[in-house]
Amino acid sequence: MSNVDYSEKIPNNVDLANDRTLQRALEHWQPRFLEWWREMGPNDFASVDVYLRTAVGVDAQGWAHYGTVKMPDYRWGIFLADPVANRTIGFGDSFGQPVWQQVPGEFRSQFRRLIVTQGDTEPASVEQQHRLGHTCPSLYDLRNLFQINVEEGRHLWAMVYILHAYFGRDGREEAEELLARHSGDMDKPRILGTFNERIEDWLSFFCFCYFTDRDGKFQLKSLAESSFDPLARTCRFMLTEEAHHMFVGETGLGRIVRRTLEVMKEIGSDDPEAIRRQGAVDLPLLQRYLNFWFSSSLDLFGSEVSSNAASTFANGIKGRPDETTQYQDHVCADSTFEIEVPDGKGGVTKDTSPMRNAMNEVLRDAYIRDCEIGLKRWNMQIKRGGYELELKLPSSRFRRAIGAWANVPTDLDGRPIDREELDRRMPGWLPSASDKAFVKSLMQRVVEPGKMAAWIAPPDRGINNLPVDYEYVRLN
Ligand code: BYC
Repeated sequence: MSNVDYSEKIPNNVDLANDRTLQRALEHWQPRFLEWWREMGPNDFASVDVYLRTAVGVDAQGWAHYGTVKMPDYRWGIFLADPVANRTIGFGDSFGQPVWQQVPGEFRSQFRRLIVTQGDTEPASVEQQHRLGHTCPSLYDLRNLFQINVEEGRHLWAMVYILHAYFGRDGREEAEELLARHSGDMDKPRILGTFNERIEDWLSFFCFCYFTDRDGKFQLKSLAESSFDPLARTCRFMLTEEAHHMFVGETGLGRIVRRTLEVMKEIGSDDPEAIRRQGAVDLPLLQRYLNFWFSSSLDLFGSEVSSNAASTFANGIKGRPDETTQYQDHVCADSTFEIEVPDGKGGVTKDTSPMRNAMNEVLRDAYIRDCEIGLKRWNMQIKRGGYELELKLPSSRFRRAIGAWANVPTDLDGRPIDREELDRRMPGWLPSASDKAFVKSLMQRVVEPGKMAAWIAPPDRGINNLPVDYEYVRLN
């Protein structure tokens, strides 16, 4: 296992102390990062003590240390998963050749573009969640929010390390830009659409963790297959932390469903207004939030047919998640993929794309299957409660802004409809102004240890074997 140097200003397992130039460059970036964190990170919580895990190494058995930390003192480090001996390229035109320890010149700009895009999402999400701490439903949830925030900060460090270490002056400039773009900024927005959406309530936050962090899982898994070994190793370790973020989304939404079912049982009704009067989230409202965040996150996979995707696959830059175990053909030079596209006459037609060009769609399909798992679980809860309603993912054609279905009006089942019908029915499919106002009214902070807001059930267990009523954040 590689050694972790924890005595350094920047904890790392990349032997930073022996590369003075790189170390100096990163130490120069560090105060800018901290300045960004103070300004854009969790608002007003710099001085509180938070029970956090900190990555301290890459050993599967004991990679994290748990303890009480003030967030600005969190040790954001650089950790790469251990190298796999004699690793060879797992896909594309150079399949079977040794992986690269440096970026080949001809692929430099493609690599840079993907690394910058990945890096851009990390601080974006922290910015989106900037004010959420003020309306936390419990100390347990507040701690999870902060855990996610500091780890997204660390994921930014992970990409900035790669940019600094392998992309010279261009990389350093890109690292600066990662702190200069801001979520929702009119002049300098974040790169990908979803990361400019507002997250002003915890229902949106849990949906974001469930759907958008799951895109993170699929994209990181694809980059973890990369032939550029330092990038692959960085992403492999990021995935270790990412699992918790999706857990927060899945259990958060599951706890909301559980609480709503309790209320429905208490009042003997599934009438949304009656449920709202009890301060809980009715399931049709939850469905509208799912519709919003799922459709937004689908766009993060890019176009169904993409020459960028074909070329990053061919060049061994970005593979498919679990490339080695899930697929037989790792070259995909002759295979094809069938996709459904609008026929331009208000209908749907089938198109055949070379497999390499359809890689975004291959990933999106796998992502959709993964998203369905949580819904199945929540629907079982609902069924056990004796109710018919089923939560559903909308069609992948619904409300798309990127790709073949961008701006094509469809209903939730993906059936093309005319614009007039779309305008009339859309308010019933997405959170309305009154839904948002109601959700906002629920967002009252609860900070007594062990207590939960009335709209969410307690978690099954606490963090790291501590009880649920542990004081996870000491607000003093
Ligand atoms: N919004 O050929 P196309 C995470 C752009 S989440 C705006 O269709 P391509 C996290 C695209 O950039 C994971 N623009 O697609 C989660 C391109 O622009 P340029 C983040 C979009 O290139 C929660 C143009 O449209 N990681 O980690 O094959 C919290 C044509 O692109 C969008 C990555 O995304 C959009 N939705 O694939 C914290 C991995 N979609 O370059 C963190 C790195 C596309 O022509 N990125 N465009 O100016 C990629 O692999 C690819 O860039 C994409 C797009 C999959 C995003």
